[in-house]
Amino acid sequence: MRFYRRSRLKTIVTVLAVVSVYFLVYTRLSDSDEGLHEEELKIDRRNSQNDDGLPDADARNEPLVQIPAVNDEELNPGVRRFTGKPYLEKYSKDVYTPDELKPWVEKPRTSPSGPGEYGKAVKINNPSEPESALIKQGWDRHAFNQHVCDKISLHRFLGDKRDQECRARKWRKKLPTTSVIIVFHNEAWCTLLRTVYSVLENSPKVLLKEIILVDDASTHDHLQSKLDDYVQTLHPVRVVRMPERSGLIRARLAGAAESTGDVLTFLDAHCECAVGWLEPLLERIGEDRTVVMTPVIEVIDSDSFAMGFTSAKHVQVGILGWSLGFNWAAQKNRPAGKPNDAPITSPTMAGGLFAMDRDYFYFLGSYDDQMLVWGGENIEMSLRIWMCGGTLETHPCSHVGHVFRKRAPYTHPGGGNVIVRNVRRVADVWMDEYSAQYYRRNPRAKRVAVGDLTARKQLRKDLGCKSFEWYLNNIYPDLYAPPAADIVLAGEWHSEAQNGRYCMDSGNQNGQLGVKTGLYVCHGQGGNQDYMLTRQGEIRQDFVKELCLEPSGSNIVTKSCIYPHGSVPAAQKWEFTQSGQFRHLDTGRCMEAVEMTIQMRPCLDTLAQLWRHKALITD
Ligand code: UD2
Ligand code: MN
Repeated sequence: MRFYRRSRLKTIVTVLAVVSVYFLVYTRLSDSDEGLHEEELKIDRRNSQNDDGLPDADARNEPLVQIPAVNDEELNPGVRRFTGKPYLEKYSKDVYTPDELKPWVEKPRTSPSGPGEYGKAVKINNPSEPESALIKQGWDRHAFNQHVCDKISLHRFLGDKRDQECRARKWRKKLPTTSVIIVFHNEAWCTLLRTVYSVLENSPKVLLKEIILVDDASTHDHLQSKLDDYVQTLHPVRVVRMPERSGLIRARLAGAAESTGDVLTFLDAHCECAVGWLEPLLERIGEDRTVVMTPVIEVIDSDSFAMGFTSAKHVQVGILGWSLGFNWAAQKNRPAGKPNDAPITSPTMAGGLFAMDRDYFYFLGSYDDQMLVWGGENIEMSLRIWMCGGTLETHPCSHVGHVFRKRAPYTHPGGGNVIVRNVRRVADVWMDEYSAQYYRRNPRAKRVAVGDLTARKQLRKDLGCKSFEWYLNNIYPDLYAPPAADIVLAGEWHSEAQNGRYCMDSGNQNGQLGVKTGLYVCHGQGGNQDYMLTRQGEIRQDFVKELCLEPSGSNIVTKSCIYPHGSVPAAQKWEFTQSGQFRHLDTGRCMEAVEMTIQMRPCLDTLAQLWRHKALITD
């Protein structure tokens, strides 16, 4: 599938949804070579815990990231300041007893050999014809194997697979309470209810104020009165209904407005909280209300419902690319001595699962309520948190599973433009001059109406937020914006072979390594056909990740760029000759269009080796 191959809106929506979900799933499963450099982030290591199961007092109260105060009144007179006092006293060592942390509902015993117990996969071998039909129906409706989902107990036990340090940890008094807010549109019964029970059975009664299910105008029967009746007996759960389809952003806002806990904890409607998931999140917020916490998001396989489990040192962080899409990356250079129960900072969050102090949520501008349906809000919030004085962290002791789907199972009122519009709102409000990086790679975005941005720009001013450049320098230095002076030519590369109709194309909207470069009909929409030739001689494509072209045998494949982290390796050096050939300096061979592929061949004076550059039109 190529990026923006067809013009039909539906296809664009599907492509965007698939792309985004694919980023989430694929990169979640594979270790990436990008990520945070902890020294660059100036992370103070927290000391290991004492015998009392707590980190020692000094380490506990040291900030994880040494960042100069953003809202310093002398620097920014008139800026709004967050004055919320921490819930936890600085040096208090009074901890909860296990009894005090009893859950709302005791998990009923399930048979250890039952389907899916301990997060094991459920496989249906040789399904009968009716069973196959049922399986297909489930996939069609929910984009996961609902039949398998239905076979697994709503109370399945995932086991306690936390790192030893996490299991041994004690939690200080008094933690803030939380409301759990779960928004859904046409969610399956099994996933929705398993999410609810996993919260009830794994959250201390003293900490869980309520669960609010926000129905975003679902049309499925089981989510109407059947759900209301069921929930009647399920304390402290209630249902809030949106009068019309509002999208997940407005639905979350409605849930937040209804809730009463100290902290808002958002979950998607197809999650499973593991034992001890809540206390770590609330402890960090208890220490500092400007910290926004995410659990480790574990993959629940959409076919088998197997749930993975990540140990502290393999926990990934959230990053972003110039398409403003979310991505996962390994923590870089994690120091050997870093305690397993210490939270790690993350440049972005996936968006669905996080906990945030209620007052801080509103202080920081809750959500952009002009964002519709799906997408972009997670990046907006991540940038806003960091740039306006907050901190975004993942706690390796907190684990919540999420069913990652390969497509969105619901309609997208407004079509693909809604996602572009949401993302444009992020670019225009938060990226300063760097928004040009987004538009250069998404030339058609400017044609999509962005709506009124006044309120969000004012918010940024009122909060005295830092610049996007500050974010790049301090929070995510690995996102590289090649300086204009280094870009010799950027845009499409038309092969002269067939009257310039075909362009160099990565066919690689997921930014994978080792993907062969080929040809595809030129579409003028950037994405897979947007390549930069740099002064250093690289051919770069960085829509999702920084990729550089390198020959591999007779093919040309995507590799990680070395520059600017090191000097350009010989294998990544190209010359674009006066006559229009791409000559590889190290091997002296040239790119040649061979049917729909591009091959490395001895340089010859043929049309098939000639390339014409065309800049992308950005208005
Ligand atoms: C990810 C996030 C999701 C959200 C999204 C970007 C995770 C694990 N998931 O995509 O929470 O931040 O990126 O916007 O981080 N829903 C509605 N109304 C709608 C559309 C969706 O209520 O119009 C619900 C939906 O039923 C689900 C939640 O919103 O419970 C998130 O939607 P999703 O699961 O399709 O998003 P996902 O996980 O692909
Ligand atoms: Mn989801």
